[in-house]
This record gives sequence, structure tokens and C-alpha cells, in this order.
Amino acid sequence: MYNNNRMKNIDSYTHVRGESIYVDDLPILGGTLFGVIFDSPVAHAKILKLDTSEAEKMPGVKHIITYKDIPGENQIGGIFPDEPSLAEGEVHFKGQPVALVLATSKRAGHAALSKIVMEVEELPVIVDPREAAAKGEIIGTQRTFKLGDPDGQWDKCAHVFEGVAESGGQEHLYIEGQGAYAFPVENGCIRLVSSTQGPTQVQRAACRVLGVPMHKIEVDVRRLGGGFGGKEDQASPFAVLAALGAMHSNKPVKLILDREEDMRMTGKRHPYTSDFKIGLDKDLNIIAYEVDFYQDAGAAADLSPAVLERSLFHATNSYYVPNVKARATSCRTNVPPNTAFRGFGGPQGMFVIEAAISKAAEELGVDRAVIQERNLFIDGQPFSYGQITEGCEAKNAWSQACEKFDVEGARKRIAAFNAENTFYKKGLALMPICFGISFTNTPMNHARALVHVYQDGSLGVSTGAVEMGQGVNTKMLQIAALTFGVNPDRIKIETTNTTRVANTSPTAASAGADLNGKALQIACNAILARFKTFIKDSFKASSEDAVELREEGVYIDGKKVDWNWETLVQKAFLARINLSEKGHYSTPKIHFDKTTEKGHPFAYHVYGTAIFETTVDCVRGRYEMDAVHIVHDFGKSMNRIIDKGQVEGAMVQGVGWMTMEELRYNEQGRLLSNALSTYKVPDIYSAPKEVNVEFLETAGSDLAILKSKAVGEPPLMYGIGAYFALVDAIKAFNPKANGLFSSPMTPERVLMALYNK
Ligand code: MTE
Ligand code: LUZ
Ligand code: MOS
Repeated sequence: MYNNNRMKNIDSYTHVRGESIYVDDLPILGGTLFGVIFDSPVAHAKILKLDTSEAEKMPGVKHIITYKDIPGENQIGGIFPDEPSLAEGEVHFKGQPVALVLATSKRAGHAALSKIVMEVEELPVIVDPREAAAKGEIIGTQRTFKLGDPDGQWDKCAHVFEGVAESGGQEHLYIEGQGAYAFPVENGCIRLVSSTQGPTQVQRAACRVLGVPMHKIEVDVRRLGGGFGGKEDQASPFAVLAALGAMHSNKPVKLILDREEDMRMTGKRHPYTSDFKIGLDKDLNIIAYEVDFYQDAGAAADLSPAVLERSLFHATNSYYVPNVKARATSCRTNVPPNTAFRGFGGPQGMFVIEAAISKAAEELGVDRAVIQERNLFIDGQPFSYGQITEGCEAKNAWSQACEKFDVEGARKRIAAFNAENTFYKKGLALMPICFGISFTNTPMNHARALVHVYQDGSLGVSTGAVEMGQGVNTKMLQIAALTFGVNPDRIKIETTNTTRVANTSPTAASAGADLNGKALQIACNAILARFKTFIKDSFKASSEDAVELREEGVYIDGKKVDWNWETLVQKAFLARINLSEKGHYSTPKIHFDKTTEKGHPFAYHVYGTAIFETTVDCVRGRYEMDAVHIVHDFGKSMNRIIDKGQVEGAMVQGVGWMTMEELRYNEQGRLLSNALSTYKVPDIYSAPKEVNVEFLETAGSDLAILKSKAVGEPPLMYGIGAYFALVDAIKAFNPKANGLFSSPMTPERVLMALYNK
């Protein structure tokens, strides 16, 4: 109970009973207006005329807001100022917000949309990132990471292979759509409840558009019905519109997107198309690797430059390559601005080197696992960005996965099955991962926490962490319970609120628990130190070190004294000791220099290996994932239930991205996969039949909270293994089916590959 690394997610009780509160569950305040967005029906155009007069006459419509009504700056771009809150003069993607209707009901608001007249002059639409790059539609600058001398190696390599690899986009499909509820409070202040991973992002964007200082807007977040990166930046446009509506009307404004609006208006995982070149020596050591990433950024920068950077950081996945040249270009297209999605460019980067290894393996007639294993990182080797591997578990995870799940036995079993069966083929693939933990933008790696011990012995904890289903609040609660040695029931995790904890980084980069947990530890330890001094003085103990708080008891030199936690708190309060504390943490040791593209950007790396087994129906192209076996580096997991859930969930999400989720826009920039009937996400039937997650017991890292490594994103990249397991099965049926490096591997693609010549 007191150091419970098997504690249930504290939200499970209210989740199961349907009592957990999301934005749409807040009681409606009298006078509330409902915001409905009029979004661009075309992907790229000049706006010639916008006429809202007929719509304004519709029943229930109170206000229609356009860019002209913005009191501050019409700008919500975070990294680059290239995204208006409401379109002004031009539109750049279908789904771009143009006007905001405020009505007495959502239905009345929707009814008014068809009465808004927008006359446009259509402009050319680009949906292909390579076309965008060719036309100079580039966001930011191209980036190149370089190690060694790749250009000088190709002649020396025994084998050189080139190819193209493509990975598709991915819809976040958080269960709770984007939304916010804004309440005007006195003196032009606004309280803004938002489903956001970045309360401060929302606050900053709203202040900019409303033209008010940050202290006038308080953002509050209870929890999210999922974020997956989709609410790291993109909760802001909608929260800003709710706040704008509230300021304009001086009424509470609620704005929640329904599913189709959300899919149409918001950005997704970036599709990538990339060129690769890989060189190996005769022993299959990778000597040189060159890759050129083209990222489909969509119509505005959003987080694309940061995502792009992470593709470069993870361009060689878990492999040591002494000579690397990785170049990346962010390409502006006329689709909604693509954004953070679990892995943040890492998966896209890793897919390409996995494709390159596959290409080499198929050309050389060797198993890809041989090349993979031979090139895994060991301690002391540099990444292309200069950081040196420490505590590297790449080989350890790989060999334990092979051993625990008897990969040799599986191969024999699969070979026998494939020899016996003509129209069913099995395939197998291994997928090692290596993911860096920290925001790659060093200044973002800090957090704060606020702890109150109330005089009755209960505690209230506020941090900058946002709960989105990943269990960070449970981890925060564990930290406070552990530090004070109290029953977890005494602790309440408060909402994430910019007035209690300011200037937060978004809960992202898998670093939420590390950053906020460390800040919380610092705050708790400061109160604990005061308690210890008080106990020492009260009991005339030899020193503070002799005092211990555990299991609600007070111990001196290991012996229980007659105070318990509650008496301690009451007496400390009467002695006028400060029972509150704020903690601040910033990750030590990390740095990165963008001019040289070298540094030590990550606190540590997370490793692991997955083995996928699949069966393909070679008549129909259908397939099942028979099993996935994972050995994952958790460090010293502080909550095995939550962490295992994160690995399973991320893995399935990765499998979905690689195998079935096919995001499609047409040439006019219209989203074709715009509903759950046209966009297939993994369900219980398509999840691997057997999922084994083994805890690789490793030392962890001092920079991980309680040595428990960050777990949110890394396991998504296991999903890449599912792709190559399918390729393996396809080749068992059709050995000529080479160069299959275009994901997702949908049943349709499988069928075509089975019969291509
Ligand atoms: N798990 C659930 N259930 N829901 C989510 O939205 N987001 C993922 C991951 N796990 C997510 C999730 C992403 S993209 C990140 S960055 C991390 O959680 C963020 O939380 P953490 O930093 O506390 O791990
Ligand atoms: N967000 C961000 C992220 O701003 N920087 C990052 O490095 C990052 N990494 C993963 C996910 N979100
Ligand atoms: Mo996660 S993509 O860092 O929100």
C-alpha cells in the first residue's frame, strides 16, 4: 500500500462507473452559448467575400465572429507565426476555421453554417510533400545530422543499396474530441477549461489572440479522454475560439468538435516519404547510411520542425552507424497542419532504416535479423548527434527476447508450417527500439509542483502534468505517498491549472512523469525536512537522519514513537510550520547546439525488442497477428500495471499505424478517410492474439523518476515489427515481392504484393 508498484490507476473507479468528468460533462452554466465553427470548404483559395448576414438572422444565433473581431493578434502559431486563428484573406486547408457562430444551442449553430456565403478564387492545391519541396514550399530550414564521412565510404562498402520508403499519416482518434468551455469572470478575465496536453500553450495562444496578459486567463484541466500528441498543440485553436467567443459575448462559451469535425479540422501524424542509401561491409556491418526525409507538414508549421528534428535523432534507431548523413525537409501542403503523435517523428525515422535493412537483407539473401543484431548499439558508441550511449540495453533486450520467446524454435515451426500450407503463410520479424527521453528543445525540460498538507493530514498535490489516460496522476500520487509514508487515500491530485502551477511544458515527450514527478519529490522532500527537524526537536533525537516517516507512523532510530502522521501534522500546524511547498525541477546535463547539430539532448534512452508473428491468408490478403513478444526496458518500474498497459497500448497503436490505418486525402485536399467507417483502427479482433510483455530489469537512470523509465511513446515503435512480419509472410508465398516499403500494409496492399511479379 505504501510503496505500491502495482497500484491501480486511480481513475479506474470513476472510469468504469462513467463518473469521470471530461469537458463535455461540465454542468451547463445559464446563458451559455455554443460555438460552432464555419470551416473552409476548399483546400487553398483567396477569400473574395464572406457574408454572414443571412446566418445571423437564423433562430438562436447570437454572434458570428470573424478575424475582424479579434482584439489581439490573429495568430496561434507556436514555433512559427504562420497560422491565423480565423482565416484572413486566404485559406490553406479544407477544414480551416473561418468564422465562429455563437448560438443558443449546438443545433442552432450548425443550422446557420449553410447560410454563410464564402466566395473564393481557388488556388493550386498541393497534397504531395515532394511536389511541395520541388516548388520551394518548405517550412523552416532543412536540417542535416552528420557523423563521420558517409560520402567517402560508398566506394569502400562491399554492398550498397538504395530505395524509397514511405509511411502514412495517422488519426489520433482520442475518444474525447477537441473542446473547451470558457467562462468570463470579472475584469476581463477568463477561466478556460480545455482538453489540452498543454495548459500553458492554450493560455499563451488565447492571450495573444485576445490581447490580454497571461494572468487574465486561467486554464484548467481535469483529464483528457486521450491526447496521444493530438492535444499537445492542437487543443489551442479550439480553446482560443471558445475564449474569443466568451470575451466577445461576455457569456460562457462551450465549443466541442464532433468526431467528423475533429477528423476534418485537425492535423495528424506526419506522412513521410524518404530516400535511403545503406552501405555494408562484407561482414554485414553497416558502414554508412544516408537518408533524406520529406515530411508532409500540412498547411502550417505547428510542431512540424520539432517532429522533423526527432526523425533525425532516431534515424538510425538502435543501430550504431559510424558514417551518417540524415537530411530532413518539412514540406508545406494543403492539408490540416500535421502535429505531434506518439513517437513524434521517431517512428517515421526508424521505419526508413528498418526498410533499408530489409532491402539489404533481401538483396543479399540473408535474414534481416542478422543485420539488425550485428549492428545494435553498445555502450560508448556515438549517436549521429554526438551523444554517447550509456546504460545501453539494446543487445540485452534483443538477446533476452530471442531467448525467452525461443525465436529459433519459432522459425523452425514457421518454416514447417509454410512448407505444409500453400495458401496460408506465416511470417516473423524482430523490432528493436531506442528512444531518447527529453524534449529535444532543451529549454522545455522543466516542471513545477505545489503540495499542500492540510491540517487534518490530507494532502493536495498540483503539478504541471496532464492526465490523459497514461496514469501520470497515479504516479504523482505514488510519489507523494512514498515520500511522506502515508496512505494514498489521503492524497488528492488536483486539476492541472495554470494559476496553481504556471509556465508548464506540455505533458509530452513521455517526460511528464519524470519532470513533474521530480518537481513533486523536491516539494515533498522540503516539507518532509521541516517535519523531521520538528520531530527531532520535539523528541530530542540525535539528528534528522534518525527520523523516519513510514506507514503513517513516526520512527526515531527505527523505533515507533507515539505520534502518527495526523498528530505530527496537527502539532506542526500549531507550531506554525509551513505545510505547503512548491518544487521546481529542470533536467541536468542536457544540451544541444543546433548550429553544429551536436550535443547531449536526452536524459537517457529507452530500449527494447519485439518479436511479431503473423499469418497471412494468401487467397484473400487478410492476416492476423498471432503473437507479439516484447522485452522492454522499464528501468525499475514504479507501477507495473500502468507501465505494462502503456507498452501494450502503444504497441497496438503502432501496429494500427503500420498495418491498417490508411489516411487518405484526395487531390483537392479533401479527407476521404473522414469517419470510422472509412478509417480502420485496431480493435480487439485485430490486436495480436497473444501479447507477452517481459520486464527487462535494468538499473534505470537517475534522471528517471524513481529510476522508472519513461514509457509513454517508445513502445509505439514496436509496431514497425508487425509490418516486417507481414513482409516476411508475403515473401514466403511470393519470393519476388521485393521492396515493399510503403506502409500501412493493409490487406489490400498485402493482396497486391502476394501476386505482384
Ligand atoms: N496513454 C493514454 N492512455 N492516452 C494518451 O493520450 N499519450 C501518449 C502516452 N500514453 C497517451 C498515452 C503520449 S503521446 C505521451 S507523450 C505520453 O503518454 C505522455 O504522458 P507521460 O509523459 O506521462 O508518459
Ligand atoms: N514535443 C516537443 C514532443 O515539443 N518536443 C519533443 O521533443 C517531443 N518529443 C516527443 C513528443 N512530443
Ligand atoms: Mo506525445 S506525441 O509527446 O504527446
